Amino acid sequence: MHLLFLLFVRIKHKIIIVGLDNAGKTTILYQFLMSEVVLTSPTIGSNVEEVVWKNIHFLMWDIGGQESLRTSWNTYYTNSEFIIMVIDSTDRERLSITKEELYKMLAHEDLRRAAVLIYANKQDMKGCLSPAEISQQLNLTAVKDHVWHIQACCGLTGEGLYQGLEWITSHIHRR
Ligand SMILES: Nc1nc2c(ncn2[C@@H]2O[C@H](COP(=O)(O)OP(=O)(O)O)[C@@H](O)[C@H]2O)c(=O)[nH]1
Ligand SMILES: [Mg+2]
Repeated sequence: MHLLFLLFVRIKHKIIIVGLDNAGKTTILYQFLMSEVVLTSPTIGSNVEEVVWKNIHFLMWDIGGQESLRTSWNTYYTNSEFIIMVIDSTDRERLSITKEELYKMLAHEDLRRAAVLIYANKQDMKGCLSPAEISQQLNLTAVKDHVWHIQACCGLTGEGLYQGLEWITSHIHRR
């Protein structure tokens, strides 16, 4: 007689959340966990949390964005289906650094098939750049080898975050 073991293995879609320090990555991750807005402190190393949305499970890695940590972003790349890049839309001075980091990631072999969601965060702030302006400054229309999408949002209120997840969800089924 055989015993039949049924093993239910749930697929978890790996997402890495990147962006410069202070962009709002940790705030956004905690919004997805439906918890209160938490007081974040600069992320040392990384947080990983499981987020469930419409019965789809995501493993979201929140990776520290300080300059000293950016060189180790690539250790998180393997098997990532999505990149969420969070941008502080008021941080005009460092947009060129963000751009540099973005293109570095897009060129990385391990992220060849990753789709990219860009959150233009902090849209509640006066004088912030619009998604269209950010898109132009990052020259996103030149990105042809990755699917990408830019979404306006506010990490503090959660506005726009779920539209972003919706986009991600729609791209799971197509790949
Ligand atoms: N005004 C405003 N502040 C935000 C928003 N999202 C995050 N913050 C603030 O920006 C700071 C940095 O956020 P944090 O999540 O720690 O950024 P991280 O370094 O990318 O993880 C914190 O003081 C947050 O409260 C937003 O949409 N609007
Ligand atoms: Mg953080």
